[in-house]
Amino acid sequence: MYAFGSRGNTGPNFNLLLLIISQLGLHTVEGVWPLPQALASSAERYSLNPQAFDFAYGKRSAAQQGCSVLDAAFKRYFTLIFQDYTSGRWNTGLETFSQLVYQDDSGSYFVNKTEIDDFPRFQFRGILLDTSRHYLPVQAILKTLDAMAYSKFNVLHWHIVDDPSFPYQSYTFPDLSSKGAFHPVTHIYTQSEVRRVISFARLWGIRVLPEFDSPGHTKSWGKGQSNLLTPCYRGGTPSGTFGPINPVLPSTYQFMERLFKEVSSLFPDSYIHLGGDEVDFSCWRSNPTVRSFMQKMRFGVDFTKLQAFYMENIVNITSALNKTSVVWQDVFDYHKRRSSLSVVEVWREGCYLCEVRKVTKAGLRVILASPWYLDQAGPKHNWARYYSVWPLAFKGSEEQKKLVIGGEVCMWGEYVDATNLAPRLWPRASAAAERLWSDEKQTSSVAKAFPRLQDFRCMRGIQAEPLTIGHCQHEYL
Ligand code: CP6
Repeated sequence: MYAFGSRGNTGPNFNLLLLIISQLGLHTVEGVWPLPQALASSAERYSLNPQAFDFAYGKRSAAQQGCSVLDAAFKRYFTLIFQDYTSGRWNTGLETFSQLVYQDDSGSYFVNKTEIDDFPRFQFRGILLDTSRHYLPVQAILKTLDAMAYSKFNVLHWHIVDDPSFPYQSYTFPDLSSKGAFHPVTHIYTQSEVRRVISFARLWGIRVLPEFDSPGHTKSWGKGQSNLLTPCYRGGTPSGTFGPINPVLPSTYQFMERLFKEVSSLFPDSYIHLGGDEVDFSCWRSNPTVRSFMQKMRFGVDFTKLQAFYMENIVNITSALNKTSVVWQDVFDYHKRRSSLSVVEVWREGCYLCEVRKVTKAGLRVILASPWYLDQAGPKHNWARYYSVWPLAFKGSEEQKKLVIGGEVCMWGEYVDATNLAPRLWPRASAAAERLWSDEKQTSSVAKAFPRLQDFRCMRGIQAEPLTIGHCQHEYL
């Protein structure tokens, strides 16, 4: 018997407020991950009988009978908790509870009497997947969503297209994927596959934030859409190569408007990521039409102004579609009219808290990614490093701190595909997840976190890499 409740506007994770269940402690769990805001467990142990066990809606819960997301979660967590019983071998709120259930040597299920008060520290807890440098099969994305829910991540930032390939199949512009994907049939995401990812994510309480990065990082777009990219010049003539999206043609904005119209209706989330990072100005500089446009607009030779002009147009297109735009920090750095921006993602290394301070000072919201680049492997990029991050350790007012809406783990795809995605993500991403969910002071010790994370990484058949020497109770095949 237990009750659900929620506190504040903390996103779609369900908070388990109170838990009183059916106790001798031979083996108990090491703890839960990420750490709840408050957890008091007693030695009193209740036995759980899978045949008689049922979930129920709490009387004071905002969600009531017939909530499809909770009903699906009840079913899923029944299987997760009673793995042996349901023989489905390996197959939120509920997540914390499921981690408290354990078996004794005879296989009976137990949970200790426990009181939990829980809510997330940050409302935005994301993972970026890059499906352009390498194609990730839908199955790999769904498995990642499973694992994300176990760590209470609630946003999948889908960096769906980039320079190397355009796997998103557009209705309006089918050539983008038929010519721009690695393969026009096997290496694309159809609209129904995208919908499948979104509805699967929803049942886990995860939002899907699509990114269509422009004007840079768009080489693959040029294959299926002529006159979109800027022709680069050498010695007064076109060199045959192409640069960023051409910001001086009206046709560019007509194209972007139609593309974003389609994308906005397919992805229901109120946020959309517009990219805007790492634009190489050399091609724009070489192009005479671009240069004369710069003169006309009185931009001089300052190409950051041209980029700001382009981004302003794209932001306007998406706000007309009722979307809140997220951009990479470059856009903030170049923008004069900062009030037109909404959410800025800080990704550059170096003094990232200096940037967080600047952006919040301008009154804009921040997502922090810099300290959580997981695409790198090796002993320097260990979990303890991702655990020792203090997103609010900058000088600023209370209002500024509130503008830090969360953080994101970036899994760029240059060296990552479905073969190594899971072990590269887990359990290191879980270290970031705990910093984003739990109380900062309660989770400041790497040494205290270690045994809990060690325990957590063995759970549920995720191909999470080992932290150090040791063993799991159930080893993988
Ligand atoms: N792709 C895109 C990338 C990166 C960015 N945007 C990136 C740059 C530097 C590092 C890691 C990733 N691969 N589209 C920057 C946001 Cl160290």
